[in-house]
Amino acid sequence: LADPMEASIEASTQEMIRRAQRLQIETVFDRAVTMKPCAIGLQGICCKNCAMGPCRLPLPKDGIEGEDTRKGLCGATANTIAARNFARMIAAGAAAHSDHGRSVAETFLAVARKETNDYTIKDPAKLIQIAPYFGVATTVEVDGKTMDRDLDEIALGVAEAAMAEWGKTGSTLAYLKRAPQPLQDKWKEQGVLPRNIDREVVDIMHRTHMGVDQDFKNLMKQGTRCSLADGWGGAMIGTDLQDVMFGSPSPLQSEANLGIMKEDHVNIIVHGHEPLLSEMIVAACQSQEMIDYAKEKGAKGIQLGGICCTANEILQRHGVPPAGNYLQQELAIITGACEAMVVDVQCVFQNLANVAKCFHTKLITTHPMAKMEQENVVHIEFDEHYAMQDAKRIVKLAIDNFENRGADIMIPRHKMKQIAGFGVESIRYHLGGSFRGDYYTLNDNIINGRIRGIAGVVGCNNARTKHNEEHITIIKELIKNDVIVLTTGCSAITAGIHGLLTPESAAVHCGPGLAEVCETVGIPPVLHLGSCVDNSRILLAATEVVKAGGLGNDICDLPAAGSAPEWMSEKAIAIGQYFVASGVYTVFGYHMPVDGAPVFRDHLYKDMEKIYGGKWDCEPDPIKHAHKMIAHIDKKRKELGIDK
Ligand code: NFS
Repeated sequence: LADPMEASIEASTQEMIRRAQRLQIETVFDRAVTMKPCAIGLQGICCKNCAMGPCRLPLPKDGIEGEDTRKGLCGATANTIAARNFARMIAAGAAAHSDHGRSVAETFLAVARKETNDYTIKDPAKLIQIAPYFGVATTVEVDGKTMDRDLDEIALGVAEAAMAEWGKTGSTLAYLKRAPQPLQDKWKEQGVLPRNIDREVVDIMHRTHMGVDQDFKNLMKQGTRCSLADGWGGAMIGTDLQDVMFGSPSPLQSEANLGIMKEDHVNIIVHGHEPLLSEMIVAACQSQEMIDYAKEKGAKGIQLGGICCTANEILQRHGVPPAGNYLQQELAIITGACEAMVVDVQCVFQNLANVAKCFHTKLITTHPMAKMEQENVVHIEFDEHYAMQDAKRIVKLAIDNFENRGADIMIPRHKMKQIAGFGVESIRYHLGGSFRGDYYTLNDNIINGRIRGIAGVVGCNNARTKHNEEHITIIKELIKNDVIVLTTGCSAITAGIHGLLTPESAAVHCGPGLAEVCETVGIPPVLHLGSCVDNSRILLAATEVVKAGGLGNDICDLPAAGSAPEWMSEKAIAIGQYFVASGVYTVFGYHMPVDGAPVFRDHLYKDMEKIYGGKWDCEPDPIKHAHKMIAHIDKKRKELGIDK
């Protein structure tokens, strides 16, 4: 069994692991102790792409002297195998983000065609802002006068053009032109401009089939093209159209951690990724009809909470508190007070079904793509055209389940206040300047050295590392050294749980320069920018910093670095690659599945910088990890001549 103190640094998680063990319910933390990862897979050098294998190419104990003669049955080298595996991770990650984006675009098309009443356009300004990138006019000429174009027409134009991004021919992705010009030029020169979103994923699956691409550099060229189709394509369109339909986030106050669940309320936890579902659940939970129904059934009300990126989506737009991050999903049920856990796609443990069996909790799958084999799981398919109806059915099921709750309940008391919901627009509002341009205050403070640089700390938890420890140690070390942190995904939830998303935390944890800026402007030193698809917000924020001037001409010139301290998902690899290819020095914690192929690893860790200005790195030690980022930031400051 797992030692709770070794498994997590977070008190409610430790308490719940202890409780699970007392109740003899197995969790991911216990399984991480009993099952060890395969050492060869871990190094990225196991090829199972054909039935002559799996071929395993372990590194000799004393390393390789002279020529590396390792090969699979077909002759594939360690570099080919590791690069193929890496590219497939990018493909899977880009597919997950972009398919989420596709669902959003499809729903937006239904809105534009007026086929649904449940979704509308909540942020017309954003729609007008993105329309030109899709070649959609926002004004019309009438009798020689320029007039605003009808919003419905703009919506339809954008929806159709956005949908085409997944399969168009003869051109490249529309949003690439949002990047700084030198970066676009670099991509063009390298031949990595994505053609359409689906094609780049299919291309990787073809190219990594037995007997196709056997040049690790060429494999990574396609890996790069596919990752760009994610970050500057599917994910970015997903973020934007979500903002158009559900509203662009602006900073709001909320709470975080398992302690947000309430003993006298019906507790509903939404878990997964696509806000199409969770937005409707939020609306259903807030409806008087459902609140009254809950009271009729003996509850004081309905408490909604989120896990994983769905949590971030409804947090940033509605202030609904996250109940936990990735590794806390089983624990929310183990409280005994979860009436329903509603899941859609991605990052959902199959073991939730086994845990739910031990309690009254209804585990509800909602997506046609994501069902579970266990018999206790209820499937209520969510149809965007009947969204509210479906959402109310789900909420009612949860309320009806309130009376079935057992006597043994334990909701940890831990929760923290937090400010979340920053975006490109709100950073501009808080750190912009009145006349000197958009991100002037931020740039000015970077130039004068109060802010040393910018870090993006993002990504998952991983049961192979101590839950939350790396995230928190790295973030604290960065802000202590005056580096402002932008965070998304489970890292953002972690920062919230540990109290780093409040303006007050600046005085406690920051170096004097960053503390002064945060206090003057009234922002936390760690800014919550949303879910993992919202990493596109970080790309756009970085682009705004470039545009505001004084810090070079391209993202790779900025004193900035990226980090995913406890990554586990293929999506993290896709994100890492599009950050690298956008010019960002990107450090992952835990390990990278490339160590068995040192030449390929050097390609990622060294050559990439010469090609795109950004490169990969890996550092499991959190303090060293933060200082690698800081050293890079200092190097960039020196190159810019602002290193006094
Ligand atoms: Ni990102 Fe979000 Fe969390 Fe990792 Fe999973 S929820 S999409 S993949 S685990 S950060």
